[in-house]
Amino acid sequence: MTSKSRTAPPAPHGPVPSARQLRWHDMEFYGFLHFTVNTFTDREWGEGDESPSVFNPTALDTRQWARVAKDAGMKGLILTAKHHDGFCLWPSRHTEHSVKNAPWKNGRGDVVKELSEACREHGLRLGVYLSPWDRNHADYGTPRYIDYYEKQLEEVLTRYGDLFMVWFDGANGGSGYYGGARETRRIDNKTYYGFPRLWERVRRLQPDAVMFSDAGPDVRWVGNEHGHAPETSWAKIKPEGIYVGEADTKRLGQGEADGTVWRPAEVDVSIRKGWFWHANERPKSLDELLDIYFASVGRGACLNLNLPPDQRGLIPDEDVARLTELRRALDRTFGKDVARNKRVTASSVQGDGHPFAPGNITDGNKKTYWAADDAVRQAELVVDLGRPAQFACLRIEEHIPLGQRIEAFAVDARTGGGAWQQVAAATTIGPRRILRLPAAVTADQVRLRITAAQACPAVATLELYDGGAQS
Ligand code: FUL
Repeated sequence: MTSKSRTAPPAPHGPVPSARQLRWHDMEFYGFLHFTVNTFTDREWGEGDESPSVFNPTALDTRQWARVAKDAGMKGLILTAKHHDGFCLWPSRHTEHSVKNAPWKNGRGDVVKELSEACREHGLRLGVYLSPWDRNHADYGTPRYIDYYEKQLEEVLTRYGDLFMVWFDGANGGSGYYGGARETRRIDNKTYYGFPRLWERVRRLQPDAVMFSDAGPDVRWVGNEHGHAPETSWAKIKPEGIYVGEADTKRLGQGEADGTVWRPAEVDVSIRKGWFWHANERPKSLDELLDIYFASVGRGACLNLNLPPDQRGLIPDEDVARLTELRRALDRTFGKDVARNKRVTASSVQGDGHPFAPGNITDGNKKTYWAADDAVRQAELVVDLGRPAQFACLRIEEHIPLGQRIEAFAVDARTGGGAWQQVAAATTIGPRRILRLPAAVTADQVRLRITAAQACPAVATLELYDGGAQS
């Protein structure tokens, strides 16, 4: 048996993220755009019998969408290229039910193309939502429809450049127009769409894109549309018994400590009540949006915040104003990291310590990390702030390329008089954990106590922010 080199990293623990999942984790916050015939008919789910003539935005400007998203700090946008009503926002060769028969731009418009160009100009990544359920198509429920759906996927995945996400929703079958049949069609969601085959196809056409659904394969639904991941939420899960449109929502939210695949959660929620624009709905308050941010991004998920364009084809002014407030509040919160470049000591260090030094958690470089010795499951890291400094919010990240390891932790502050006081405690960290303290704390030393871990802990980052976001 060869002994481990003193500078070798700890062995990976459990499932680990793919390169495309790591890129997605780094995005943290991106936007959803629900826009189609429903925007003009005041519906959430179109029947499929809507005439393309209703799709007539007066001032559609995808550059405004991209600018608003960029200014809000989003890293990408996902468009409903086709929702359950079947209307296609791109001129599909395979159906007449598309923008090519709409009055908008005399049938020569292509919303997906315009958005892909706007995203490129603003440095945003593009994702698409292509509803498997199609209430317009005459063949829905038969194998012929699957053929059609595959051809549509192929069009959208080959015409608009690199995508970061292909989003599969789980709404499946029911009543609809279905080419005039106007009936209820049920499908077996475990077998009808042949998802493993579709996923393989997507992988071939867009190798860098992550695929979202209840069942992944890359990113899982968090199990609710209210904007929060649970307090304990693992980025790993056991895939057995989870299907698109059929899963235990509590399990989807929490993930599983003994998960066998890396499949982190996305939180999808709308800035308004509905996914589509309705004249009588207003955007959520700043406090609600902040709570959503900290309960999603702050619990290791990515936040997919829906911004429904209105009948003009613009994100409404009041939503834009609210997003501006959100950005300002977040920028204030994460203004200054008082732990940056401060000296750190640890109760244990991996190997000879050099590559995994405690100071790696405050060096501002997310690639470097501290790791405890192999046998260690509980450890302490003390950050010496030099002189008393104030913080109200903290951010911790595990080094997830080695898997998710930490089960519970606490944070103590050494306040006036040299007494230690616990200021925060929580469970999972994974890609990140952000905690707001009930009140700002002034301390000259801060201690991260890892109280339970599945394998020796490996921490990339500890940041202590002075701004506070007490909402
Ligand atoms: C669900 C759909 O039924 C809703 O209309 C919306 O698109 C949401 C994001 O996904 O499955």
